[in-house]
Amino acid sequence: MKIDSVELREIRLPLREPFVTSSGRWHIRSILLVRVRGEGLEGWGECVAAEDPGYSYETSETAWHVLTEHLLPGLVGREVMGPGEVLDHAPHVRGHRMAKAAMEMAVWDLHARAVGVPLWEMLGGSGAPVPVGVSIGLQAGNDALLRKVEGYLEEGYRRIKVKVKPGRDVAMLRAVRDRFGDVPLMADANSAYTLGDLPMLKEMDDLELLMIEQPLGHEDLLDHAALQAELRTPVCLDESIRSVGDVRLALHLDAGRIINIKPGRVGGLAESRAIHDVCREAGVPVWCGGMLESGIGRAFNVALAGLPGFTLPGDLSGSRRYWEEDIVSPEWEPVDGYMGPVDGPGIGVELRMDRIEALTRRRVEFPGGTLIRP
Ligand code: OSB
Ligand code: MG
Repeated sequence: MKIDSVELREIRLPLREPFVTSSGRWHIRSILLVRVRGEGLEGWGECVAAEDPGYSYETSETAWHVLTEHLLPGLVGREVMGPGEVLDHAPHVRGHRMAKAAMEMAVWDLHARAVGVPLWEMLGGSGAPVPVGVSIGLQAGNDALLRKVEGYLEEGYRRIKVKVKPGRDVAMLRAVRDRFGDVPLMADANSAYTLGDLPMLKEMDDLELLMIEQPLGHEDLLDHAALQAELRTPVCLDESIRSVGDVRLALHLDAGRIINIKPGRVGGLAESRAIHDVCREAGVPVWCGGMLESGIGRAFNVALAGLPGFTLPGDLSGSRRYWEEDIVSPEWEPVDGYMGPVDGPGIGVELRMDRIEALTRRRVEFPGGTLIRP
């Protein structure tokens, strides 16, 4: 399929409430949207980079730069055989996987539309609804946290993830356990600890958590292996995994026993699926992480989570948990703790173009590369 033109835009979408982790505070999402056109159809992709480099070195600004200067101009006019090979033509860009993923995923959407199948089918999923979990940011205190957990359990979420940081960890998780019994519970530290925190992490090990996500540094696979050897609870890797190569190394070292797959973090759906395949072969469960995506990114995540190795509920929450109003319709809403996937071609959701236009801060079109500020 020939790609005729491409558009990149930045929209700003304020979160209903700030999302706080050990590595930063998110108030608003600066979301880059890639739109690719070919064969009279269009596909969309979302870039998950944040405004600040607290989670990854990439930011919405670096992604804008890499997409406009180094990735999108070369896509226009090209014959793309299939979405799996879009990035084969970008060996000149090292890293910047979130920028690459936004482009790659737009081509997946376009390709699925051209073939006339839903994205989940093109990826090889079953089409069955996927179980969903919720990730709760750091709260002002335990009472606030317990209220949040209660509300999400009432909404039907199948797994509760709680952000932790030094000083707000074991006692807080114990309070959740004491109040809600054996609910599926896990903690995400976003790299807040070191092996020096082993005594505390061993206490956490007694709380029957489903897993402890990314306790140590994003480049510390050896330390994660040393930690996993001391814990019964599976360590789950998020920030440490950017590629199939990272997964192979992590599994070889036994640095973690569960993998969080985020298409943005690993450079798109082809890499996500390859990681899924390696983990499935090794008997390692995976689940789909989230980056506070709009309804567009969520559609990709829900489709990906339909692959058979995704045996644990993902960070896939309803639109209302993030936004006053989403940019897709219908909005994402879990039913009885399960979501999607949608049956239309491609990502299947309808884009609310009026709302997207109103939220747009800047836009570039290729060919041409003309910057348009509304
Ligand atoms: O570590 O999984 C994470 C959000 C932004 C950056 C990193 C993470 C998260 C979440 C939220 O935990 C998941 C979601 O609901 O999208
Ligand atoms: Mg995480």
